[in-house]
Amino acid sequence: MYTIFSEKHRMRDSCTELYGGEFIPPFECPARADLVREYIDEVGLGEVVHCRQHGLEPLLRIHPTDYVRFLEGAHEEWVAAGFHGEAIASCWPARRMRDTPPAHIDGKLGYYAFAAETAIDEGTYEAARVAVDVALTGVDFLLRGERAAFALCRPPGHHAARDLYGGYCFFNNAAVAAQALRDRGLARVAVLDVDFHHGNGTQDIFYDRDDVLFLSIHGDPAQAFPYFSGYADETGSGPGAGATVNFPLPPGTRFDVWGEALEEALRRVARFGAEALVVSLGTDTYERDPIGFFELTSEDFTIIGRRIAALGLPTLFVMEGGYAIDELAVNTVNVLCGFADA
Ligand code: SP5
Ligand code: ZN
Repeated sequence: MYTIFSEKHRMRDSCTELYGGEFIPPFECPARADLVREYIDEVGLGEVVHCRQHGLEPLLRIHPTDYVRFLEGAHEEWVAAGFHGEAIASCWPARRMRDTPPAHIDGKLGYYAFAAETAIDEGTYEAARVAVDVALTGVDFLLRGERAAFALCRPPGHHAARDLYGGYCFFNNAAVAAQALRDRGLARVAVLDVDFHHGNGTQDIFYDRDDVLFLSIHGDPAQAFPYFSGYADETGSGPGAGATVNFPLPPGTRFDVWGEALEEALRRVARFGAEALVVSLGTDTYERDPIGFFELTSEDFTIIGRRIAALGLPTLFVMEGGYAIDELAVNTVNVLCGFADA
């Protein structure tokens, strides 16, 4: 299996994450992608290739221009406003307030953010753009006839909605890839999100559409981030009714139960008639993950890959979360090897 990678992910290197009322070094850090990239060579998964630039057009199929321009200028505006720390939202258009973007950067951050843990630093925009190019290069490989590819994206993307960032995500790499597959000729695409957290951004982007099936297995939003999205009764709207499928699961969930949700999700993908599958691949479902509450083992990840392979669909794996830094590479690559060896 080919892996697509760019060292430019390192430009996303913020110093702070708001966690439990403290500023701590971010869980989502550059070492994550570098460790996965190194381990791919160690196990001989396949060739690692650099991404190709795809320009703004495929990105703008998902994210509006005002949002892209906001992210591009946010850090510079923040510095120009005289602030010394990283750009962090602190005030939101909550219920009954005005839903219009203000002129001041401090307000714009609240307008475009849905969570405060995610700080914007100088290199964030460029790294987020490159992550989209990594995903789109993965699409090129599938359309060229590869059975599968791994887009080693960083920063991750599944929490980003059209015009919202947060949850360490800025552009929705998986959604841009799914849309590109549609635009380049596939009639039906499925996005299967196995990250511990609900893929609220991807769900929101495709919620009213019947051409992209979205499925997510995640920590019950009553107990876990992003808290306001991912309940089982969220099933799509309008033409998209029935094309969103959520599997919220409780703290302590092990692979016996998690794997049943996966089986049901895979049956739904097959029944939908998807011509390609995009997997939002987070391994924060791991038993020792510092922010997830599932109990999957490293061996379980191999089985996940094997079961996804049994669908027989062209499959693009897009990296999302996973924060147990010592085992992240093994867990992630186990999924890919499980798929490749099936
Ligand atoms: C891509 C991705 O995995 N994003 C996750 C963003 C989660 N950010 C908020 C984390 C809050 C964690 N609270 C955990 C309590 C741990 N005991
Ligand atoms: Zn996650």
